[in-house]
Amino acid sequence: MSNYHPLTETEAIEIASTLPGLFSAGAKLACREIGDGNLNLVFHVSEPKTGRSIILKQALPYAKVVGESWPLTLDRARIESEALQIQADLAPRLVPKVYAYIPELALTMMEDLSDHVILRRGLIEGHQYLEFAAHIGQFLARTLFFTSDFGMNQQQKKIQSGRFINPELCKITEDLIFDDPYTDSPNNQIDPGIMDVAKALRSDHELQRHVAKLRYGFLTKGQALLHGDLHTGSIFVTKHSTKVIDPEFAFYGPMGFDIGAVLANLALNFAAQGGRAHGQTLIEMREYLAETMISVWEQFEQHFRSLWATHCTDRLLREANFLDHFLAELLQDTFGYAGCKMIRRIVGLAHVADIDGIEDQTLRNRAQRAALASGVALIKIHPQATTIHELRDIVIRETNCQER
Ligand code: SR1
Ligand code: MG
Repeated sequence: MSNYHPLTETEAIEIASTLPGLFSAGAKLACREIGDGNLNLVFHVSEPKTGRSIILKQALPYAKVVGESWPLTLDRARIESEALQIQADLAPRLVPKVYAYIPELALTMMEDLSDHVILRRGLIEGHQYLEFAAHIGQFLARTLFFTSDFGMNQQQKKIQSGRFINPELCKITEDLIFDDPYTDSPNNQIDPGIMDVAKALRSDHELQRHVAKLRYGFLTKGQALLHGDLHTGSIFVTKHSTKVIDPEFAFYGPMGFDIGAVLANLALNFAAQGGRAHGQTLIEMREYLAETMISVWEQFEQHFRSLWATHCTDRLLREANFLDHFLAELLQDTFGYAGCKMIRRIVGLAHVADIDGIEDQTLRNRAQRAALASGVALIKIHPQATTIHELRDIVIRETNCQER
């Protein structure tokens, strides 16, 4: 990466204008750096006259959220662009189109989704997306099934997993999600109003035993090519469209980690709504979120079962009842990982705007306590979970408990 340097807006325009067939010849282009995530630069380049536009995403050699003291591999840009191509083949309407990848600049040029909104933002503003569960259920089922031993050649899968060895980004997850929240880490960000419950995590050895098992699963269970960071900030939506972005954390890991991420972020928003909406609006938004949590799993399961019936050729994986057994275990993993994801967004590094954006401290702390209690309960119950309805019920119960 000898030519690597962070681009200026002018350079982003120069590079974007070399892409054939998008902008008019000699067009005057405009550019804004719009990256508001934790890690990368994102340039929006447009041709005001025609309205055509494109996104250039460039990896920085450090974690932007912390600064240059936290170096980070640029190889994540390759991983992201390759994962996007695989996901585009498997779930074409559910990811942005990639136009080009320039390895020496760790730069991916892709479809501009400005006609969509980030799901986290939409939910914070109280919007409902009735087709989202079906879309994400399909995305999860197709990307997980067809990159796993169920749905792809098992030797090719081993070779493919080699292209997605992602040690530095996995280490972020191993530390930030599975370790820091349970110890007095300098990375942690804890609202003083919830210090008692945050500290209690550090001495809860039953909880930590479960987290150790889930962390070990994350380290060792290479079931499928995961997105690896599938929170609601990694999903663009409209009422009729869903696009999953940002798979730079992609690696071969446990399927429940991706499904749990989606459910955890819906549950975080559920807890946050108490500090945002009132009366009938609050009731309706929470009904929508609760139904969506169930529907995401049900849609996933339905698609996964049908892919298994039509595309799984492995004689033993087709053995009677094996799929039922696999999905039962996957549901349990999903509960556990959802719980870990909720807890890290409350006491670890990199919180979520759903909850941190609640200005009133009492309401914010109440939402944080509800999310923490939900996360703890999901982790503790995960080995006994049998239906997705239990996840919804835990989130409702723990939230009600804080709001009484
Ligand atoms: C240092 S990176 C912090 C977080 O941002 C990403 O979106 C991941 O969720 C990561 O854990
Ligand atoms: Mg991201």
